[in-house]
Amino acid sequence: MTSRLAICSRARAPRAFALLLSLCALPVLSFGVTGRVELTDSKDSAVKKRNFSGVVVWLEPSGATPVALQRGHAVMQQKNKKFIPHVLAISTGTTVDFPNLDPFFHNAFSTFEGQIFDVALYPPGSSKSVRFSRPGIVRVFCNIHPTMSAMIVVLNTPYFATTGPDGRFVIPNVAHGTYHLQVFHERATSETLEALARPVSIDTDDTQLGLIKISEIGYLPIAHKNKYGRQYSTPPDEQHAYSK
Ligand SMILES: [Cu+2]
Repeated sequence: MTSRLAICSRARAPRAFALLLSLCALPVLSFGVTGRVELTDSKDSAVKKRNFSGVVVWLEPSGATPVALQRGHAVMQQKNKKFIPHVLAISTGTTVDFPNLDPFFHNAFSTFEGQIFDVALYPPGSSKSVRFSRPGIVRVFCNIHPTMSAMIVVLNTPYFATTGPDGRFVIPNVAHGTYHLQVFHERATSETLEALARPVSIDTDDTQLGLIKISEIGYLPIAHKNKYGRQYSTPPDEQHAYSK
């Protein structure tokens, strides 16, 4: 990695030098926290092919110092009758936009603990937004399409990452301090996830958390009903029912 000192020594143009000099005066606060997740004991076909995506890893500050949260907008698309991404991690206070990119109507709702909401039915090319004001796990569904589901993981920290298919994660720009490391995986029991939580101290550059193995033993799929608490009716023929 190029050191800040090396960058500073290369500055030649006066204006660029002045800018870099001001940057050099800043305290070094940021680090990357990296690691890798592996899912075990799974019956999921993608996991059997070593796809370990969709696991959220976060660092919750354990000190008394409050940490500024990034409360912007995040996006969860509705496309090809899927919520994309399937797992979305955000800081508390973030607004999630749900653009409908399909040629038919969609809905997004949650009746589970975390945050209850319902954006009603909305047409192709439009979008709805929901602000998530308290931490928790929010299970999201569409009231028309029973196969559509997603998870929104609302966190009281700006320090989080979601694994890609190779299971690797990078939590950027983590300030020095002590944290509570926690993970969320939708097919792991709460007991499994709680057992993986541990305190960590971030005080060196490029902190590596190593391998985190998450077992799916004990996981039972949770069936869901529509927003009225009833069984889904037969999905409509979208091309005809909603094209006008
Ligand atoms: Cu839908």
